[in-house]
Amino acid sequence: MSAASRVALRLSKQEPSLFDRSHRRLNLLTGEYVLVSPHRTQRPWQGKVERVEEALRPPYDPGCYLCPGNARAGGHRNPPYESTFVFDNDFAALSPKGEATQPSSSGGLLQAEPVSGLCKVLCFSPRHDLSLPEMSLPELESVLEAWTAESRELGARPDIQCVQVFENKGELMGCSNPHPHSQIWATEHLPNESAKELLQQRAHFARHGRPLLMDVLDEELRQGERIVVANEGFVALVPFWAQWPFETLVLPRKPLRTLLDLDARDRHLLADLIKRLTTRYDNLFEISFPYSMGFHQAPFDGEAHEEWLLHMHFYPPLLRSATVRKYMVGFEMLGMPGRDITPELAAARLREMSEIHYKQIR
Ligand code: H2U
Ligand code: ZN
Repeated sequence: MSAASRVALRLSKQEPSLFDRSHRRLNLLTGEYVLVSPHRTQRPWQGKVERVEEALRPPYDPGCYLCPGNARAGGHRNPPYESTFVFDNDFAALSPKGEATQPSSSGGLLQAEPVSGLCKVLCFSPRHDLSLPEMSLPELESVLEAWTAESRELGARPDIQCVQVFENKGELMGCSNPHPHSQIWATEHLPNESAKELLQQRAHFARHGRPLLMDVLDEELRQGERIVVANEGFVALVPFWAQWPFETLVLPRKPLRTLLDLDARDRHLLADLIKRLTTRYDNLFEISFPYSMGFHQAPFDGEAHEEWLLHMHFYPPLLRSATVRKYMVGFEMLGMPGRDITPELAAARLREMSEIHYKQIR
């Protein structure tokens, strides 16, 4: 039995009291602990949550930098695109190898090294008003195809090791433009989160001969209480060690390592899962639910990476309502991240939600 299973078993069945008092849980992907203080907010959703009026967005906004045919902030003009649309970020945080002036490490106490990479923006569709849960399955499959094509092209470059696909959604997450879009940052080095996950997954594979996240998925399916939504290809769950109140982890049921491993059927199933999960998110507080989400793919370094399982993280900041967000401050900045509502309660709450989007009912 894996370490994760032992901890989980101890926590769930034999010692239910541990769930009622403060305890720490190990994030098996990062090797870091999260503090759970269930007694602080036993029931965080007392009664119906007040509705926040959202601005109705038009399908096309002449003032939007990302709508088809419009001029972008950098001066380029978007083509009259009809499906997904990818472009080089006009204000890229990284520059390709050779283009930047490369500072060299001082070799002393304070270290710096050059980082090269590429940044792209990917609009989900021409529609200014349609976020992921409101798109059709074929449209979502096109988005998955576009993320895959970018991963293939960027990952093939000798100067790229990591292709980070992500979406920042909502003003709360600092998203600068409401037109539904994602970003792709491809980097020469593994960024911190992927580097931690690589170490953890490698160590587990070396000890058990199985991908860490396949063992986690088996254990989560066995216990069941943190599962949110599943189909025959993918499972979305609130991880045992979730840090954000309604954080979820999306795992494939088979050993996929990068988006390049998905076939058409897998893309269909993942599109279905993303639609159902994000619809539940939107229905939770009846708003377009803000989050940062992204894929963690195996490094694109030419190695097999049998230890790695492709997965998605959804990190939403909201806690109790459309307006009450969680802040990672104080002890969480100086000590360790923490949460009040337990992952089990969060999963139960998301499980209760309808898979019909609230805008279709209103
Ligand atoms: P958010 O996903 O956080 O909203 O960021 C949008 C990105 O789009 C941001 O990195 C880029 C910004 O640099 N962008 C352009 O490249 N061109 C534009 O005309 C507007 C925004
Ligand atoms: Zn990850």
